[in-house]
Amino acid sequence: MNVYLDNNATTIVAPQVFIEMEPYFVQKYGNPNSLHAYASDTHPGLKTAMEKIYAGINAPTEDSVVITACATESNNWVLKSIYFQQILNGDKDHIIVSEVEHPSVLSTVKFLENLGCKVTYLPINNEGIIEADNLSDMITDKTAIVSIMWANNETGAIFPIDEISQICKEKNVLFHTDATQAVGKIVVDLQSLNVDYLTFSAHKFHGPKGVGALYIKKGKELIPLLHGGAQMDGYRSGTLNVAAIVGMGKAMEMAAEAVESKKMDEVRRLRDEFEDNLLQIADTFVVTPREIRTPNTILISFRGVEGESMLWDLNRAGIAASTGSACASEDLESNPVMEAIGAEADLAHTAIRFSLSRYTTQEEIDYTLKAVNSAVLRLRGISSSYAYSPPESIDTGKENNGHR
Ligand code: C6P
Repeated sequence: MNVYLDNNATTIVAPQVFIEMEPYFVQKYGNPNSLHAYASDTHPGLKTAMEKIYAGINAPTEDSVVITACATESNNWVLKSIYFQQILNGDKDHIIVSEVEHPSVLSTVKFLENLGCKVTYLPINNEGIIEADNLSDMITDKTAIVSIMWANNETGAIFPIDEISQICKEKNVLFHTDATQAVGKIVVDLQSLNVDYLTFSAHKFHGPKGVGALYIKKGKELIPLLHGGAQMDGYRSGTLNVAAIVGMGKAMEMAAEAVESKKMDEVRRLRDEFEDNLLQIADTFVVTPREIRTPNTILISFRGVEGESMLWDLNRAGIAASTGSACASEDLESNPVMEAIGAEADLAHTAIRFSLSRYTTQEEIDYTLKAVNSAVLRLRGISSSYAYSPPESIDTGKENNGHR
């Protein structure tokens, strides 16, 4: 059996999304900016897709949603643009991010730091959550922008974006949120928050790869990313990737429906049941309480079991999971969130991320549970650092240590 539980890395393209995209490769392939029927053939599909994208995040129509190639691009653009606009001209010299942002934010601010920008890294608490009070104290009149992710890709922890956006508004500081792991999993309603910029990416919610977006609130204009033919309101020139935009529109519509229709509640139920069973294994830990996590994610540690070894065993059983962010999975470093919460060194290397989707089935979860049990048993059995427990303790479940 093959089981895909790495949906925070990327997702399967929904069949309906694929079907909607197809005509834009072979029939309606005109450049939307040309002046003939091939061009105008693309316009209704583009218009509908953009309407679905705006609706999916409840963005006011006067605001901009600029299509980019991915969340990485959106994150780079907003931070570098603010640097050029507000920091190079001398007014401000400070950016605040959390210490557990995705590398597309952390590497960008590191780059800006090397150019002279001052960066404050907001810590997370031992549940993997940001405390908004800490943010308030860190903002100064030199702060240009605060960039805090909506949901963490490793733990699924949902940060208090409402509170954070309110603090930024009160302190008159721009606020960007990387909502790549939130859109399609939980309600994202831009009309109920004070968000100035928001990043998302279609391939995280069953859309195609190579297409994402940056939402920009009216009045918070950025320096264009790509100068040229002035597509995308002049923000990002270049011929539009019509098929990808149509795909993102359909994927957004389906994801929003799934959140509203409680389909994501079924994902949550399956995730919770899976997690309850995993926690029956002795010496297991989950960082963030499930009530404040996205419904599909579990970051779990099995003491004495190296994350990479576990992945190897699971992969041989046809199961795809990860030790954390796909971008960092080849460097064999310990999980950065585990380090940020101050996990003991022997636990920091044991984290495994299971991320479900609305296509995950009960059968797949049951199969994975058995495979995890076998892997833990085998790997603890050959571990020099873990005192071997008899098999019964794994099958019947000792008192587990549960959430940290
Ligand atoms: N995280 C993960 O395994 P792209 O691929 O550029 O569209 O998305 C980048 C990105 C940005 N922000 C967050 C919060 C993300 O989770 C990701 C992608 C994947 O966790 C791949 S590294």
